[in-house]
Amino acid sequence: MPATSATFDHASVLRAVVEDRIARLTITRPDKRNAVNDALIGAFDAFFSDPPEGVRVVVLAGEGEHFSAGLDLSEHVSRPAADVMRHSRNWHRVMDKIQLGGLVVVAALKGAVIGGGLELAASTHVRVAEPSTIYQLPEGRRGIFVGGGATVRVARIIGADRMTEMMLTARICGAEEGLALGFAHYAAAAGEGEARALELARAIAGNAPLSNYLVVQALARIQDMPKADGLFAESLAAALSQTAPDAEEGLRAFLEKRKPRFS
Ligand code: 1HE
Repeated sequence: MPATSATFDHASVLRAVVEDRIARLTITRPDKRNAVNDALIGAFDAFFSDPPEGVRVVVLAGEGEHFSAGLDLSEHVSRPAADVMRHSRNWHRVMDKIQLGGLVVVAALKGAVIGGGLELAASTHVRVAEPSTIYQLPEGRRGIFVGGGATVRVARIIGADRMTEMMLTARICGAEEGLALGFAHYAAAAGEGEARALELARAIAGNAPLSNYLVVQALARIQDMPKADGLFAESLAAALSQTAPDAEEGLRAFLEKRKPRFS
């Protein structure tokens, strides 16, 4: 993909507007409450497999009143087990790409963050939520199970115990509770979520790129490691970052009381 300020339209389901080091990704299925169909999963795959050159941070949002109403149920009325398995594994692959692909992803949440929409949100790194945001895991009510990574990522945020309760009751968790639970990290006023996400994205894009890369690559992986391996991996990440030119610049800038100029 070229390294210019530009707009890309992925199969009419995902729009990417690139401005300098930030890509604003917008799900463009408001009529279907931004439900995630196969085309949208394919569009995420395409974008995160080959992000525009120079982009460091992505702001992910939904067009209209909702972030995402989850899996597009119209594509899933009847499927053999093997197809459901393949479909779920494909979501896992693409959500991994979002979480561990090396770009920082800031999500602007509002309205429905339901089922697969919550799985998608849980694959991002920093989340801002407007007061309209509702979180729900209604799979049990639809006679299905989560399949886009929730048992791992959502459970890591709120714990398996609370996720069990949310799945069994399919209750709606509001913006304030979501903030307390960690579904979101920041609250924004109505209509201001994306602007707040953009502001955070700009600040994050100003960090040393290798530090950002190591944060999104290392932390989630270290959580899966035994303690001794995690600590060893931490030391490797520290050795890599602290011997890079940006570390010298960051430390020197602090001592000289000025803003660092990273690569
Ligand atoms: C959809 C979907 C969808 C809306 N798949 N088409 N997710 C859910 O169970 C959530 C289902 N959706 C809802 O509960 C509601 O739509 C909302 C609360 C999000 C919004 O309500 P509302 O009144 O604004 O919209 P609506 O009238 O319900 O829907 C508008 C249209 O969007 C309508 O289509 P239309 O052609 O009749 O206009 C809906 O059918 C469509 N729509 N949500 C398909 N999800 C990897 S495994 C993950 C498993 C899951 O994600 S399960 C949870 C699925």
